[in-house]
Amino acid sequence: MRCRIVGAPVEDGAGRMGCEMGPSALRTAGLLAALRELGHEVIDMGAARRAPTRTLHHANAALKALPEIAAWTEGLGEAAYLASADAMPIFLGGDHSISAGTMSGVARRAAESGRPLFVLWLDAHPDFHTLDTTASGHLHGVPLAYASGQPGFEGYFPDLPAPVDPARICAFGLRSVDPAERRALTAAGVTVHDMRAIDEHGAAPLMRDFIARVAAGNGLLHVSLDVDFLDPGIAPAVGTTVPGGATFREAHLVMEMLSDSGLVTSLDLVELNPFLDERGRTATLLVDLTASLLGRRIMDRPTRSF
Ligand SMILES: [Mn+2]
Repeated sequence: MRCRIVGAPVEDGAGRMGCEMGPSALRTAGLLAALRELGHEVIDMGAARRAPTRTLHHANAALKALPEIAAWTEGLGEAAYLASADAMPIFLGGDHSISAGTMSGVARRAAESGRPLFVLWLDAHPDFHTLDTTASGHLHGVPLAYASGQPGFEGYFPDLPAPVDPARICAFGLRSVDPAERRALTAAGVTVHDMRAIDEHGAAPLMRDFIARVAAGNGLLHVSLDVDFLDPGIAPAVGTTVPGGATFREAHLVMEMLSDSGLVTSLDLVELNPFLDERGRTATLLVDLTASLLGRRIMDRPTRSF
């Protein structure tokens, strides 16, 4: 497999600073070497560029850094479209607002190839607010709504070339959902497997069902992995910790099943805030999870200091 590594050093969408250092931390933790050890061709594209900002006014006075995030969405949309032409792009966030751009770019690519794009959203939060419904105003809370064509982004974020059908989105690991998001997710028809569903059924059967749907639809699959999908006990380097997240083995199992499926065509690694990490353990865990997604088998996983 050929992978293109695209840095997305964005922190304006989060409530605290630090995610801008995410791409550096993932590189320092050995992401590129880990993928090359698995036999992949890895091309480092460096950092994506933000488009020029323009003045934007919105009735929701809570919105923060709207011109900056709109400009990043434009720049990352273009970078994602180009990087997905001949490779699997891996986007190194950056806060989760980067996924507004990465999904719009890979969705445009999928539409041109005539295949449906599916999205697996691994996150404690659905990030399904619109510019009108977000009360915090932090724009890492809106990318899934934007990329799936929910209303209210017109004239602010770039026009969406190919909205992702909400029926092809699976949000997995949720445990913090605002009322406005709950209503919108239900109305849009997004598949939601929250932590209770994972507790009751286990991660494997839920993942198996979703993977089977992607395969049956001859789909492309974008995976968006937010650090807060993981339990804060194993992944402390995130500004939005929520207790009760995925365990080490649940997370690896999801990655291993995705690897077996052979269906994943693009990946976001987001919300890593190295300023909050403990001796790089969260960055190292993200590298190991990415290696599992790209083919590392449990029998050849090295023992790590922990
Ligand atoms: Mn998120």
